[in-house]
Parts: sequence; C-alpha cells; structure tokens
Amino acid sequence: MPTALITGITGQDGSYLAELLVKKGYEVYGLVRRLSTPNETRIGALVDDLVLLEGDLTDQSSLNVAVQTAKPDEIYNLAAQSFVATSWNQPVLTGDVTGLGVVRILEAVRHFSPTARFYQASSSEMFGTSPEALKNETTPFHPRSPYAVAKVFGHYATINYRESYELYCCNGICFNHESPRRGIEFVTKKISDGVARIACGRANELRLGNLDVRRDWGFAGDYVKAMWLMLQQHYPEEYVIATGVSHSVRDFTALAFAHVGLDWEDYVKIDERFMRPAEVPDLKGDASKAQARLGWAPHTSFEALVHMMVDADVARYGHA
Ligand code: NDP
Ligand code: GDR
Repeated sequence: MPTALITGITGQDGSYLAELLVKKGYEVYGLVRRLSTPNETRIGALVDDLVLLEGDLTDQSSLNVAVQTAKPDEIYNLAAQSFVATSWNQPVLTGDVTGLGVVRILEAVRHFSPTARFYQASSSEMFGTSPEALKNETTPFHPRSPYAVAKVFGHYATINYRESYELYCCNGICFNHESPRRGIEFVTKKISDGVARIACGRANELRLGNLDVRRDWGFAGDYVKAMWLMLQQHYPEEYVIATGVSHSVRDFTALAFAHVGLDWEDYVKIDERFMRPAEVPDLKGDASKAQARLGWAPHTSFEALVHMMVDADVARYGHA
C-alpha cells in the first residue's frame, strides 16, 4: 500500500486529493494545525480513512516528526496562506507560511525521507502581469502580491532542492480551481453563496470588487488528478494545469444569477474594499504539456462549474 502525506488536507484541494488517494488504495496521512475550533468539515466523511498528524508549516520540528512518522512515498505540500487579498494585510505571515514553509518541508524530506516524491502547489499568480497572453512552463514570472512573491520563492526552492540533492520534487503551476468546497472569501464561492442567499430570500445584495478581472477557472476535482499524475512520472518537472479559457468575474456573476432566474445587475454593488492594491487583470494557461505527457485534461466546463457551485449553495440554504 503506497503512503502519502498531505499538508493542507483540511483545505479545498487537500480534501479532494485525500479522497482520490484513499480510492486508489493509499494510506493517507494529513498534517493538521492546531486551531481553537477544529476545522475538519471538508474531510469529515473521510476521517476514519485518514491518519491526522498535528503540525504547522512554521514549525520545523513538527514537520520533521510528521515526515518521520508517515514515512511517505509521496508528499503533497498544499498548505499555505492561500488568500491573495489577505497577503497585503499579513505579508510577513504569508512569506513565512507560503514561502519559507516550503523550505521547511523540503528540509524534512531531505533529512528524513529523501526517496519520497514531492509535489509543491505553485500558482498561476506567479505569472502576474507577465505579458504573454497564454502562460506556459517557460513564461517569465511577474508576481503582483505578497502571496505571489512567496509562491515564486517556494517554486524556485522546489527546483533548487531537485537540482541540489537530486530529490524527486516538482511544481504544479495550477490556475484557479474551484468547487462547492471553496473557501467563502474567494470570489467564485462568494458569488455562488451570495446568489443562493438572495434566491432564498436571505439577502438582497452582493458586494464585489473588480468585475473586469479575468481568470481561467477549472474544477478542483479535475486538478488534484494532475497533482497525482505529476508524481507518477520518470522525471520530476513543472506542469501548467489550466483550462485554456478565461472568463471575467462579471461573466461568472451573470451566469450564476441567471441559473436561479435573476438578473445580476439588480443585486450587485461595487465595493472599493474588495479592490486590490495591485491587480492581475487576466490569467489564462496553456496545459498542452500536461495533456501530452500526463494525459491530463479538464473535464468540467465553466458553465457546469458555476451551476455546480450555485446548486450546492442553494441546497445548503433551502430552496430557490
Ligand atoms: P485552502 O486555503 O482551501 O487550504 C489551505 C490549507 O493550508 C488548509 O488546510 C489550511 O489549514 C492549511 N494551512 C494554512 N496555514 C497553515 C500552516 N501554517 N501550517 C499548516 N497548514 C496550514 O487552499 P486550496 O486548497 O485552495 O489550495 C491548496 C494549495 O494550492 C495552496 O497552497 C494554494 O496556495 C495553492 N493554489 C491553489 C489554487 C486554487 O485555485 N485553489 C491555484 C493555485 C495554487 P486550515 O484548514 O487549518 O486553515
Ligand atoms: P485569486 O482568487 O486571487 O485569483 O487567487 P480570488 O477568487 O480571491 O480572486 C479572483 C479575482 O476576483 C477579483 N474579485 C474579487 N475577489 C474576491 N476574493 N472578492 C471579491 O469581492 C472580488 N471582486 C473581484 C479579485 O480581485 C481577483 O482578481 C486564487 C487562490 O486560490 C490562490 O491561492 C491561487 O494561487 C490563485 O487563485 C490561482
């Protein structure tokens, strides 16, 4: 039975990846940090199939112990301060967790499990305002937030440990991926939740920031399959994971409201509080390398994703 260790198992991607690996017959360990109220809602249905270990990406000794305990064949480093907007308010913490945290877990791998294969959750945010319209593995980075800067650090640390110590380390450069399990502060979930609350009579407006911004949105359930595939190859490499199509926040909003028979313009208000100090206007990825080498392709359309998220929130609140 292969063994995997997932940091960030309580997050959106961690929960989908844990499900995938349990289904494949893995013994799955998850790193969970101490919180005053445990946050295991996303993995609640799976908890009997997992071994949860206490640890934190800011604490080297807890990572060492987690790696020594799990003795993993594969390590997926998904833990991060992952909300871009928060990274301007907490830049030091973001750098510590999202950037230096990668080096801490790589050090644990190097010393205690050097044959383990390591996946780092890199991000399309690293491309920022890089001028190429369609970003691929050779596109230069121009990060635009403390979060993206930290991710660039983690990305190159991963490559550097591969080159310095011959570890099997790779980066998945994932574009935005969403699901009904997305955290409430991210724009897609904020919209699907807001639409459901309005449709169910619990709210009468939705406040958003920049509606012109475009993102390449896919379904998280499709993206975790690519993470697993990256660790099954002969050689560790970087892969862009994306759908190749971008839509605006306005497009997402219009489709979500239309799904419950409402016109978004009757409910949406622009709120300066949700504008960012430096924005990334458009992100669109070219996943042709992943398609050719991993046989990976996204299976969920933009429309299906929006409908899935709205339906899940409407079901949660009652009836539309
Ligand atoms: P989430 O924000 O849903 O999950 C983040 C996870 O990290 C949670 O389990 C959280 O724990 C954990 N975490 C946060 N801080 C620490 C810490 N100090 N020590 C240990 N664990 C910690 O993120 P996603 O699942 O959406 O994303 C997974 C990874 O992929 C992240 O690294 C993100 O930056 C990256 N990424 C995500 C993309 C996306 O579109 N979803 C795209 C590209 C990259 P807790 O539950 O306790 O808060
Ligand atoms: P992002 O996701 O920053 O791309 O990072 P988010 O959903 O927060 O923002 C997407 C875009 O929407 C614009 N926007 C708003 N965003 C939020 N959160 N709230 C609003 O009200 C709002 N209005 C407009 C934002 O300005 C932005 O341009 C996500 C995270 O998962 C990262 O961890 C990951 O690395 C990247 O995706 C790829």
